Amino acid sequence: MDPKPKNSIDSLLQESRRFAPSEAFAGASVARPELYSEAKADRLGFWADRARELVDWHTPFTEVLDWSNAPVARWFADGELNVAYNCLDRHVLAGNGDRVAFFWEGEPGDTRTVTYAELTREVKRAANALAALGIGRGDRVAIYLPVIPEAVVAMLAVARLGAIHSVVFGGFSAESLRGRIEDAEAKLVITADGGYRKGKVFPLKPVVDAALEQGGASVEHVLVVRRGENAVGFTEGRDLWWHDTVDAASDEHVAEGFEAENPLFILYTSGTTGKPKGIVHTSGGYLTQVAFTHRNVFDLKPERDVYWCTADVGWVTGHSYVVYGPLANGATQVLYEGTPDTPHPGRWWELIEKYGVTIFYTAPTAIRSFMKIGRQVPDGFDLSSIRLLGSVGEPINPEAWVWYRDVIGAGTAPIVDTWWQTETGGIMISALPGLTTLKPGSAQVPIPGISIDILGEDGTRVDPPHGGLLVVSEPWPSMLRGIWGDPERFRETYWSRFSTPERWRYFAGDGAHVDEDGDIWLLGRVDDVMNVSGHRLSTTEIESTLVSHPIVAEAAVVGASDEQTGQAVVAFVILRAEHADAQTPEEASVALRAHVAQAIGAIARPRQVFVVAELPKTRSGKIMRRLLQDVAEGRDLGDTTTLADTSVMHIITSDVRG
Ligand code: 6R9
Repeated sequence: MDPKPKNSIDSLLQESRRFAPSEAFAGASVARPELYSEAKADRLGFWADRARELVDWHTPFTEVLDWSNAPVARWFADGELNVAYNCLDRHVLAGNGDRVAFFWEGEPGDTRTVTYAELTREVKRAANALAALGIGRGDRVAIYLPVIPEAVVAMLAVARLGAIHSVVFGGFSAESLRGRIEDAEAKLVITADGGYRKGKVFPLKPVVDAALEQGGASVEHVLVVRRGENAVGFTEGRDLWWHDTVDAASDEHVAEGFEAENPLFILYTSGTTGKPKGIVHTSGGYLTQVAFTHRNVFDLKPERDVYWCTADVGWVTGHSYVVYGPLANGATQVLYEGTPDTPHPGRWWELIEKYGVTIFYTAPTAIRSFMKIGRQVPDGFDLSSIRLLGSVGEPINPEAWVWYRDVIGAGTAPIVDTWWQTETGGIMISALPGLTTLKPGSAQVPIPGISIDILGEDGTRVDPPHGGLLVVSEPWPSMLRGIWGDPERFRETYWSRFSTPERWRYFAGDGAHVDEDGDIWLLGRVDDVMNVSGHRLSTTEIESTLVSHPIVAEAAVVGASDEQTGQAVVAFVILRAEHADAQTPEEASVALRAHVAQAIGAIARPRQVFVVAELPKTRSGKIMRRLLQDVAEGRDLGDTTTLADTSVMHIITSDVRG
């Protein structure tokens, strides 16, 4: 493992701009300053109060945290709730059924406005339809959909029945989808014929068919939403149209209470080995933390705000901050199917103007791509409704931060830079608007009730101002409860490195620096996980994919810094002798880039594939990716003395640079 953070700490720490809360926020924010002192005085009492304040319980809980089986936590374990009821029925019962839940906009410009009353009815219908297909508590349902209202309906219908959803991002390949369906042994797949992306229909149902052709034996039915109108084949007895099945079902359905630790979803994420990890989240603690953070970090005033999080529901940000947090809080949202630049580069700004978006949450990679196009595009729209901006997915560089605030936030909107992970379920580190003086580039402070430490390699806490590895030192309500089917990997990956007999400590895999004020600056992954456009990719997974191609003998993959995507996938491959002469390096590169996109998904397609004669290895045979990263980023080589053969790097450099 390379403990050296990949961002330039010097450039970050020279950042000295400070932005105190504006008049509009100071004293008027949802977040109360006492939250910090209350949480500090009694952390468990604090979370119990939040759980009672923000969640409706079918059966109230009496115990807060059971940590006796650590590192598997049980929060509010004797309480019972229905997550979908909390996101739907209770708002309707409180008289807010006419409030808009979603202003949905398709990429071609078609629109749907869905109120809480309509969403509740639709979820009840879908729950009845799913129950009729044999779905009940604990069953797994794979969801492979575009960002259309049915994606939210499907997730909530599964939750309503106490079943477990596994949403697979629509950009993943048949092979990736099959792996996830099989790992979770899904009984049902919910998909669409296709969805819109960059002005074209991309097929989804055919990908599901391909995934199920060679596996997925557990799947009994495939439920298909009509969206793309593209031609699809149907397997008799297995495949059903959503509009036949769901529309015909009754819209009466009483939500049953399930225990707080009933699993809510599995979401797969890349780890340091090839196989994606199925991160398991449960109900009561998860809903408490996502509702609390959504309300306080985004200063949500549900009666007034129009909130837009641009994440796809296939990522954790879509789960926690499009579906569960905002709906639990009764928020009104924009939901957009397509890409930011279709049919024109101002599409997002047009939507902000059209719907009067007040709170906007997106990723640094998007902000950087808008910066590159120039401010004349957003300047062509009225963005004056915006009052708060959020960032997530990777560290935001101070230049992008300041551009975001100036150009999108009129120079006044606070920016909350939110650090968290698929595993943490909800936001862990962020400023609170109205309370925190902002520092561009720093995620700043743990939210109330969360304990974060920065440790040195030896596990001792580093004193400010120093860098180290980020750990969470106390259990938190929305923490992962495990890796689906692999308790050993769960302990090994997250808990083995820094736990002591006295204390369990969760290792996040990120490097961080803490400054004199105690503010935290995230410095990127310290393991073999890349962050491309805010999405996690495993170097090992891409390497295995490359090696699975018949022309490849060996492969090494690194994440090289990239102006737009943060990091980009760069691969170095050695061809098998019999193929090395049969094609040019350019032909091999084209074929291998396509192979990776086909096997994993377009997001994993390498920016470059270099055909080389050798790879740099230590005497023990470990590939020194750090040196390849130097090559990929065009730097002078670092220390090569631990290489088994020190001449190797000359050969590689001349292969790459010609
Ligand atoms: C929510 C999400 C998690 C990894 C995480 C870290 C990086 C996310 C960040 C950030 C710096 C932020 N990350 N937010 N780094 N500042 N505000 O992105 O989950 O896809 O699981 O990725 O993303 O490296 O470890 P996930």
